[in-house]
Amino acid sequence: MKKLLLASIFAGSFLIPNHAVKAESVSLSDQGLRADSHAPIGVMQDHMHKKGDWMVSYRFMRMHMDGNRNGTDNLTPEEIATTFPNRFSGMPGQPPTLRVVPTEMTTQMHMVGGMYAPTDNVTLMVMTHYIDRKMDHVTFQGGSGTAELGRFTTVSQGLGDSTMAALIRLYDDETHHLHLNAGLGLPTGSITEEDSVLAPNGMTPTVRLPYAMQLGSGTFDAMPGLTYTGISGQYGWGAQYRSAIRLGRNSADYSLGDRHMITAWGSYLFNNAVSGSLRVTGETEESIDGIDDLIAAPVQTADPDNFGGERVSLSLGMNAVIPHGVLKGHRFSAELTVPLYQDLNGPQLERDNAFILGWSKSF
Ligand SMILES: [Cu+2]
Repeated sequence: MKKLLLASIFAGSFLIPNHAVKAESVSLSDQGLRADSHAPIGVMQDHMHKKGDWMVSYRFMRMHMDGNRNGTDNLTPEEIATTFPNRFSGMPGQPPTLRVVPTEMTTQMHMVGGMYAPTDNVTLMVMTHYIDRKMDHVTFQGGSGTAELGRFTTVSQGLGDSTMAALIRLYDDETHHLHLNAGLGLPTGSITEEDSVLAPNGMTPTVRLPYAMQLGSGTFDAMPGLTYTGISGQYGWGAQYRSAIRLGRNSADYSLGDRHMITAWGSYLFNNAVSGSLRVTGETEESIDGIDDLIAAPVQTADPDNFGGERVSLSLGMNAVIPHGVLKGHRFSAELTVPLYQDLNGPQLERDNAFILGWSKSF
């Protein structure tokens, strides 16, 4: 306890005007054995560590998309196939309207992360993930009409992009904590995944999969952000802004849309070991800039304009930290997210429920 106290006082005196740090203050983000000293598990880079501490973490995330919309209007596959023009129309064998429509998509991610604090004011983190994507489609026959030719599923799996970040302490007192998120996205995920598809003419060629099925961005991404957390008695709260700004175009001559996300949460500590949380998230994402010449098909996901939009979601979460025994200090968390609002640059698949399960341990 004394060490913690000293550490946080040192931390405070380093970057922060002295009056900001009260003698009895213990940095809330350094309080290892309170369930709510970490944000809900869906919030990344939410906390810092004290000098010399390590943390390893694993998260499993499953996201489901079901049904289509354009703007805020729901669309059936038949409506998409008869009303939306195919941007590749005019190229050999390309019909005038979209003929292949995604109906559902499931993304599963295994995320492995590490954190290390070289000083009390800086925590470094690295994260990478393994992705498994699956998309179901319906193909309509020939160049027009709504006669269904068949259904097919494409899959892609492998390493996704990785993130490196420095979390820089800006302010700390017994109630409030603020840090800067200085992140860099590394293009470790593939952008050349292929699979076979069912074309409207009945052929089943193997082609480069549309953007949504690729595993990475292909670009280095600047990921600046700012994180605030607070704690008082049984209550915790926080807010975070994070973004992904694509630095140039990738080797296939496009860049995914820039993303900006703001999230805010409140939590309640039932006892030191268990807390519950409620969180609201708003996200904006731009459409894709540029085009991969190897992605050309009468399907909405092959059109770089049909990406991005604005989304608001609500998440219900739980954090637990094992207080004693062989698993002492191990954290287990879960969070379920449901969409509240989606205004998409469509036609586009819309988000359904998502959940994350997480484990972490500090040393
Ligand atoms: Cu950590």
